[in-house]
Amino acid sequence: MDRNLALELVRVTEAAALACGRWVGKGDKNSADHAATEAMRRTLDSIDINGTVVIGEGEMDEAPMLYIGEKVGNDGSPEVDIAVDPLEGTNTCAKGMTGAITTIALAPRGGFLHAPDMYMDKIAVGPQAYGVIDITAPPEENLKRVAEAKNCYVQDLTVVILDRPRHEKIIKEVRKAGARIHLISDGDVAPAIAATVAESGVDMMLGIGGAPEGVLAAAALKCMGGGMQGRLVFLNDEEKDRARAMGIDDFDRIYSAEEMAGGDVFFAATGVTNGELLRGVRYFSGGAETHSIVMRSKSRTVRFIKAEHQFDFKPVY
Ligand code: VTB
Repeated sequence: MDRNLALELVRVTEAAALACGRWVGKGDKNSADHAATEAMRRTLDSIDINGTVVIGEGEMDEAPMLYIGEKVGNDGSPEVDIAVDPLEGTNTCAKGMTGAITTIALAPRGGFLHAPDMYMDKIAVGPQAYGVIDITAPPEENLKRVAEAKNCYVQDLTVVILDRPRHEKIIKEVRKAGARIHLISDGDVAPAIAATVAESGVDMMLGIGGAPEGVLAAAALKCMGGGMQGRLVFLNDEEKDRARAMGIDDFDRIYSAEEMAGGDVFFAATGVTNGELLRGVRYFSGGAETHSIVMRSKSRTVRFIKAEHQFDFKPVY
């Protein structure tokens, strides 16, 4: 790919954040998600790409926009695949809690794992610990290896885990190993990325969340040189059939970030509410400020972009 599309993608996540930012704390996650999706869909068509959604809001019959297989972009070139989560953390946005983001990733056609809408077990760490993690090992072992790689004590490490009953065992094990834990109510993409950012205070993201979001996190981690492994979690045979239909036949396979997001990958995310990675949308008289992160795997350039938007000149908001 000869253009840096990351800078165009950030306009898409900014538009989505500005739209759903109005729904922060309103207790209506569906309207928040719809606002983000609609803004993302509209803005995507201003980009000169021939895009196909491969990770989206659902199957064609379930989602009105950004459904799997939908064509997006201005019908130009290059031919690319798109992964989106217009609002990652719909509940957090609806409750005005921390960590909601809007996010998109782009890869050359065929670059993304077509992850079905099911669970994925994930582990993510920063570049210093790239190559030392093993999703099949107990948390204690991974923490020991990460501490060694970072030249610190296990007690210095902070692990982000979704606060769910299914994580009781790993929470107990991480505590026993001595690391600090930050339990979150929703949204595991941002903390996976935060694990690659030294000043975020996050060293590892661990546990079971959504598989499509695993692919988005993988795209970002690949751009940042972070280490990630993901393994699909099947709850029943119907989920196995669904995965098979999407071309997955090895149900025990462990995917690296590179295997989930192949080729020259681009990633962008904008904060909706404040989080460890990004600040949320702040409105002021006549406009708003957004904080975003954009990156490209080929150059490994990571940009944090603070933008001021003037609504008088962007009447759509
Ligand atoms: C959610 C969401 C995460 O995984 O928890 C979901 O907050 C699945 O978990 O960000 P539950 O079914 O227990 O809610 C994510 O969507 C993404 O991985």
